[in-house]
Amino acid sequence: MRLYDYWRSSAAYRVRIALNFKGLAYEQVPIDLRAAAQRAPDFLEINPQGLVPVLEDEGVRLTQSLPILNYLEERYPTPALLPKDAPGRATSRAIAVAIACEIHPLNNLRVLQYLEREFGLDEAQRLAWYRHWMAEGLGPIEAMLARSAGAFCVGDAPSLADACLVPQVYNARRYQCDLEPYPTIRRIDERCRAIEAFANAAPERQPDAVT
Ligand SMILES: N[C@@H](CCC(=O)N[C@@H](CS)C(=O)NCC(=O)O)C(=O)O
Repeated sequence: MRLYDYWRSSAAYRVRIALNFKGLAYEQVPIDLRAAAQRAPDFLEINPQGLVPVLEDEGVRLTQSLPILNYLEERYPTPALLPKDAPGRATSRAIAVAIACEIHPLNNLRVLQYLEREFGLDEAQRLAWYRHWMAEGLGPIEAMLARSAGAFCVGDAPSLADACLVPQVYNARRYQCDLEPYPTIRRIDERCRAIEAFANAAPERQPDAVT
């Protein structure tokens, strides 16, 4: 397997967690987002969207982290990253979507760059934007978790929801968002990060990490 990756990409971080959790070996191909490598013609050949992650497996090229997570779950079902019961699976996917489709796109690199380039927002204004959408997203997720969580986001086993939550909390910390109002999120994040599969997927452990 080959993962087109970037150490600080939270979408790629989700996929790294799932690959590690399932014990799947993969080669990492770093795409330097800060150097705009995602918009270079050779990478656009690989993903016309100009986004990481991209996963290649058995001659198939896959884009978009949530479909990639679902592919991994279907193709390599053990150990499972979804609950056994249908309502539990739907709940895990709902939390994953709330993160990946509601919070993340608003705070993506190209959005922040556009706010700066087209509207002249300075760093403080971009940070205010970032923190606003983070709080708008994490507040309801904290409430969702009050209904679904055990040790992890849904019950007592890690699932796709946790694979999405941990990278989002990483982003929140990176931009000094206030996590005080979210005790359940903080508890689950800490518990997940103690698991080797999650720990080894962390940005600072990636080969292209700049520290
Ligand atoms: N919906 C996509 C989002 C992918 C995405 O936005 N990736 C970011 C890194 S986290 C990226 O490649 N950004 C490049 C850019 O904004 O130019 C997914 O879940 O895979």
